[in-house]
Amino acid sequence: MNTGIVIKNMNGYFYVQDGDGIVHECKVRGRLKKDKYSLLVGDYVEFSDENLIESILERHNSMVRPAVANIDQVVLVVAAHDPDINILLLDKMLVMIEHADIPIVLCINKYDLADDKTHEILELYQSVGYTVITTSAYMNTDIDKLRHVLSGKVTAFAGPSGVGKSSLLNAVDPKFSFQTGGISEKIKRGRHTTRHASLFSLDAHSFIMDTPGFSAIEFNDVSLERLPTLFPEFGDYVSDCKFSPCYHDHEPVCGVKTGIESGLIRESRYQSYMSIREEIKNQRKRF
Ligand SMILES: Nc1nc2c(ncn2[C@@H]2O[C@H](COP(=O)(O)OP(=O)(O)OP(=O)(O)O)[C@@H](O)[C@H]2O)c(=O)[nH]1
Ligand SMILES: [Mg+2]
Ligand SMILES: [Zn+2]
Repeated sequence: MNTGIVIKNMNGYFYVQDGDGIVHECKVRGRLKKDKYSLLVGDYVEFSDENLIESILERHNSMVRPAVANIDQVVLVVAAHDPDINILLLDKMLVMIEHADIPIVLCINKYDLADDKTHEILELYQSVGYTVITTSAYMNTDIDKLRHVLSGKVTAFAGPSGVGKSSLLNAVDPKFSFQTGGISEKIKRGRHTTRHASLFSLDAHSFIMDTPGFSAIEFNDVSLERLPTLFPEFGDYVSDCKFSPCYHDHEPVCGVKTGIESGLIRESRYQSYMSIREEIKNQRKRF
């Protein structure tokens, strides 16, 4: 029996890459068929010499949109400028990935355009505890750092449109030719309305996925109780809250609010927290 990872699902075939980097065009064994639609890109499978998928190995995690399994990490890309970093949007994306419980590396691209404001943002997210790398696809700067982050892992690239996700991937490996410049790619995406994500192989053990930008983030799924736990830096202070659960809002004796007053928790993060909290409350009212 052979093993490999499903990198693409097209026209009823599953494309499975083995440990030597060879891709096999596989069908699903009859008895697995009833589960056919639950077989995801990213799944590790066993397949026969006749290219029949016999079983799915244990899954570490899965996402619905995009439909993919076993993502090791998300590289969340923003740009120093053009488009400028929108702190609230960035915090919303971080919250959604934290909610999916997937490790995050923040990448500030277009660092050739960086200024004092960019350095402040870099310092802010480092202080929160995130791994932050800075790159320039344009100047080909620090692409090695990104390659190092990607090595041996299955990585989803996420981030707003135009920040340079596709440009970065092309810089990481010259064999890639992702379309850049934004618009054309979006049209392409719209026309094909791809239902399945694909993984692109960097080497036999490293895969990447270029994820559509999070254009409409909805927090339907995130409860008011869970939200504060998705801000990792709040965790050190909740033990000083008098109430449990504490929403760190109007409650007296709140560790998080004390943390903000003493400058240990950043004001902008708390503002994002309160904005998202309001958004969740308003979504509730509509139903
Ligand atoms: N100055 C500068 N421009 C860059 C850099 N990286 C990418 N760009 C430019 O930014 C624009 C958008 O880059 P893309 O790679 O298409 O961005 P994307 O994130 O893939 O965008 P979508 O596919 O729409 O989500 C292009 O015109 C790139 O040439 C960089 O490091 N510095
Ligand atoms: Mg792109
Ligand atoms: Zn509190």
